[in-house]
This record gives sequence, structure tokens and C-alpha cells, in this order.
Amino acid sequence: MSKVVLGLGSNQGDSLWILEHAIRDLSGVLSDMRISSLYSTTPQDYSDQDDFYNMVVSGLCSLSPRELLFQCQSIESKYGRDRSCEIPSGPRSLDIDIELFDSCIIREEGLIIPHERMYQRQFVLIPLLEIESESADPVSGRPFTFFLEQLPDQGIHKVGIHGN
Ligand code: PH2
Ligand code: MG
Ligand code: MG
Repeated sequence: MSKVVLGLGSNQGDSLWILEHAIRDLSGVLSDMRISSLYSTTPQDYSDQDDFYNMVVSGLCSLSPRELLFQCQSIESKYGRDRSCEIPSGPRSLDIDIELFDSCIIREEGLIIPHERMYQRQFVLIPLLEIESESADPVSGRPFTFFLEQLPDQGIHKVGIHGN
């Protein structure tokens, strides 16, 4: 079994409903799942869009990284994601990113792990450290707390605990 960390985001459609149901679907893929609080976050990279809801889940997975990617993309499609007609970094009904997969370092077409922008994103690092406080970057060996300390405030607010 591999320990994986996924980042979830939504800013289109009924985001809270979508995230709740996507997590239910992911519980069929991951065992011993940990679920962060839900956060409201200011859009990064492309600012002309609504705020996002973001959260992070971790768990154990028996799939390969490619198989997990396929499962994540199938769940994205189920909740209305259509990659053929979206702006890069723009609005999306559901985004599920593989942030970490054990200590694997993968640099393949369409599959980069650790996720290349996780180090710059409070909306990934804050919920990640909430559920996996000891986790460290497999590339540098540095704890993720190190990267979080470097970041300016990016406008992220906890809005609830999952299930409440
Ligand atoms: N996702 C993006 C681009 N910008 N900003 C926030 N706050 N949250 C996201 O999930 C997000 C983003 C592309 O996937
Ligand atoms: Mg994505
Ligand atoms: Mg993303």
C-alpha cells in the first residue's frame, strides 16, 4: 500500500456538495482516509474568478500512480469537469491533484509528483499539515512547515470541519 496525499478544489457549481460527494467516492479508492478541514481560498495564478473551496485528504492506496490519476480524473468528470473547454488555472467544478505518492518522485508527461506548485500554495500546505503534520518533501527532505513559513498570506480561511 502507498501513502498518498490528494488536494481537492472547486469554485464552480455547488462546490460544497461536489466536494462532499467526491470525498465519498475517494473513500472507495483510499483506506484509512484522513480529511482536512474545508478552507475558503483566494484564487491563485488566475485572479478573475470566484474564491475556491479547498481541502486535502490522505490515505492508503493499492493503485499505481497512473491508475490513481485515472480514478481522480474519472471523479472530476463525474462532477462536470470538462478539460476541453477550460481556462488554464481558471474556474473548475472539481480538481483532484495528486500532491504526494509515498516518497516517489515522478516527472512524466501529465504526471508530476510531488505536485510542482504545492510548495507555493497555502491552500495545499495548510490543510496538508493539519492532517499530516510530520510530512516532508521527498525531493529536498525538508519538512513542509519549512515551505509554508516562506509564504506570504494568500487569503485562506478555515470554514469548517468535514461533516459539520
Ligand atoms: N487551483 C488552480 C488555480 N488556482 N487557487 C486556489 N485558491 N485554489 C485552487 O484549487 C486553485 C487555484 C488550478 O488548479
Ligand atoms: Mg489538477
Ligand atoms: Mg490544481
